[in-house]
Amino acid sequence: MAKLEKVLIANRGEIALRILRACREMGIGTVAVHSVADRELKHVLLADESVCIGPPASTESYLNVPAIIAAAEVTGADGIHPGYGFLAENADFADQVEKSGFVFIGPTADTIRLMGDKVSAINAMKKAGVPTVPGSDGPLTDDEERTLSIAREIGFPVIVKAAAGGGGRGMRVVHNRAALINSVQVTQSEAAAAFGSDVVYLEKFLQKPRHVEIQVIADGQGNAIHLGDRDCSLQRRHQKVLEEAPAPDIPQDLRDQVAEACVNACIEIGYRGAGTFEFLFEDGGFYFIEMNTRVQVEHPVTEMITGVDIVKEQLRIAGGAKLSFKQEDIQFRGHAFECRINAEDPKSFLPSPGKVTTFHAPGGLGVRVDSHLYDGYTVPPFYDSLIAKIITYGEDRSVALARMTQALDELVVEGIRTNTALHRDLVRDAAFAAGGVSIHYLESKLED
Ligand code: MV4
Repeated sequence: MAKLEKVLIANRGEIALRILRACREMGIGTVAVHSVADRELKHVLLADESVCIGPPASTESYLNVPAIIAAAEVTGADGIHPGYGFLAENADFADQVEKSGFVFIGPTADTIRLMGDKVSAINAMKKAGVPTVPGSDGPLTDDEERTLSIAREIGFPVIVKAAAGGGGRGMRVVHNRAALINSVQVTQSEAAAAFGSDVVYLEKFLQKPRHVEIQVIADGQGNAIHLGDRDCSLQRRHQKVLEEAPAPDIPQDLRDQVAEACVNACIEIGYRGAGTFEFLFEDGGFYFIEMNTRVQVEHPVTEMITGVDIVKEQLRIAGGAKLSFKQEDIQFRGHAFECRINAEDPKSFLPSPGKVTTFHAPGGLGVRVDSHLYDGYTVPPFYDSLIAKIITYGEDRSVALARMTQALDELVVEGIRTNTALHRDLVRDAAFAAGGVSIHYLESKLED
């Protein structure tokens, strides 16, 4: 396959605009697909062509596989970029895209399937030498004595997780032996109902970890590199709020060692495209939990400290090119933060859609804004509430943080409610400024 000539962007909002910009830089034509509610989206207005694929509900538009493939057919697109969310990690979609003769901009359907099953993902990583959480080494069976003895060996507390879950769905913490069997059964029934699979596994429950992830990129032709790590510990209800790169306060030799293990794993499984290894980091140890096979919301912080355009690299690789970098070419420089600005009520966190009467983006040296907002745009009520990502870079963490503080003070979004005040408060928080808070920090801060 030669270079892609026309890409269909199977997404919306800021990431659709991000993909459109990368295509434009590369001279690739763009097809926007959108729902009835999204005719006014910035990337739809900017795209070479656009196709309305269905009613506002995602299930009938951005998740409507036949409509998306038909749009690729009628516009003569050769590749489909799924962005994040929606169909990005749907192996059946990747399969259908390829079977219809288009390039799926991402890993193979088999890789997506491997990583979608958390048990097989963990087994593959373990085999490749990536450190994992002590656990059941595969699915639990209906042998209750076996389950009890596995938990005894791991030591309480343990966590029961659905193999088809991930991202915080389908899991349950168990503090003692008495509660174990019932918790396993409840998690199994919930998993069967939610995911159509009752397969569950057990892990040691880490009580105060950080969420540290490693960005990789591979060409599926034997080459893979890493682009370092990010700390995404600041989250509320499994929604990341503020991310940074690199993760603060991790010894360089440990960082390198784990990143190299991820690169080796990519080569071993024949990984293709951009990917993220998610780890829990606790007491100086890394423990793999899941792999994401898509571009992530927080990819810009990695771009800022490496200078690598991750979306362009995805497009190049999907067009059949080899990686344009060797590991030695990647220089890690400085520090970056990303604040996710959501259209939501600052107290209830409920979505707050509506018309944006005024949007003033911050600017200046080391400030990047990834947003589809413009004056007069109406945020529809049907989708994720992310409306802007404010990203700042600095030669060190304190410069990047000072720039974020200023950028947030400059940001104006009028007409709808946003979480800007929370970010303004967070960047002034002493524990956050010190670096390295756990995944529970934000929720406990919000409690008092
Ligand atoms: C864990 C854990 C503690 N111990 N696994 C939640 C999302 C999913 N990706 C995995 N998750 C967790 N797995 C073990 N063995 C704690 C969490 C967790 C979490 C992880 C990352 C970021 C935020 C989180 C919030 C609550 C729980």
